[in-house]
Amino acid sequence: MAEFINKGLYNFLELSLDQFPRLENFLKDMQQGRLDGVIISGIFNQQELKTFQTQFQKFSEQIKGTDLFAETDFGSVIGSSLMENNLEAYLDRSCRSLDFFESVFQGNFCSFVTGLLSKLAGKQMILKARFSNTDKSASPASIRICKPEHQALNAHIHREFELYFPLYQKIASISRLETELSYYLMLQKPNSGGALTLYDLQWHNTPQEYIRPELFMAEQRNDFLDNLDKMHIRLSEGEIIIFAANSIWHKIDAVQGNTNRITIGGFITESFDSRYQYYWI
Ligand SMILES: O=C(O)CCC(=O)C(=O)O
Ligand SMILES: [Fe+2]
Repeated sequence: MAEFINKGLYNFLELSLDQFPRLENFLKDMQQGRLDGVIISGIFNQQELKTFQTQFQKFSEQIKGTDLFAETDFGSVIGSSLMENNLEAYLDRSCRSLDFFESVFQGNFCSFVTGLLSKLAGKQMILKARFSNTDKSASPASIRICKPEHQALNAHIHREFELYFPLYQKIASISRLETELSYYLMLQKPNSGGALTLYDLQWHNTPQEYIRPELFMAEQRNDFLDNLDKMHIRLSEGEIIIFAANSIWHKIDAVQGNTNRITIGGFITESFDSRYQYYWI
């Protein structure tokens, strides 16, 4: 079970896969501000989870030192991101990282994400985002490895990304960026630290001086925000969270102890015609 501190600050639903309400559109509820997040448990059994963790260790050894790994202040990222500035390089890395994710999840990663999100999307269809003028798909996710002795994944809000990263226009041409949600699965939980911290500050009441390119992902911004009320969420291994990353300021606390925090996830946006929900990173 996920652990919460100050749970009342935002409106989160906790669901187990075996007691899923039919045909509710929780994605839309989050995108329209009626709900802030959903946490789903009971997706994998212990044996499946152990297998994915073991496969992750095995296959990540094989890609160590390649361009699929990026080192950051909070640890490492495996995969690609539209924060890069070269579309060809993004698509190339996306393709190779998808092979890696599918190896870890025994060929079932995209079908797992599609199947799970479909249960939250009412009659809307879930698709991996595809770009016009290319037959290639966006990457469905990245893996983030938050390591002890590293910094927090600093405070941010997803409305900022489109301001600073031109490749976000690729997603803006097929879907409404203002509907962006985040999803991630907790593949390995740290012994201590690594909570998702949601601040009591939303996009619509953000002071203008917080939104500046030089402050993007900067530690300095945690200092502004840390005086606010906060809610903390620590997922158990195998749980997945989907939340309104576009309207709520958030960070991942620094990890302590001796176990890395390993998550896999990405973003979700609604198509212009409201028929689809796309996932991508
Ligand atoms: O914990 C993660 O993998 C990323 C957290 C985050 O900032 C997000 O999902 O938007
Ligand atoms: Fe985020």
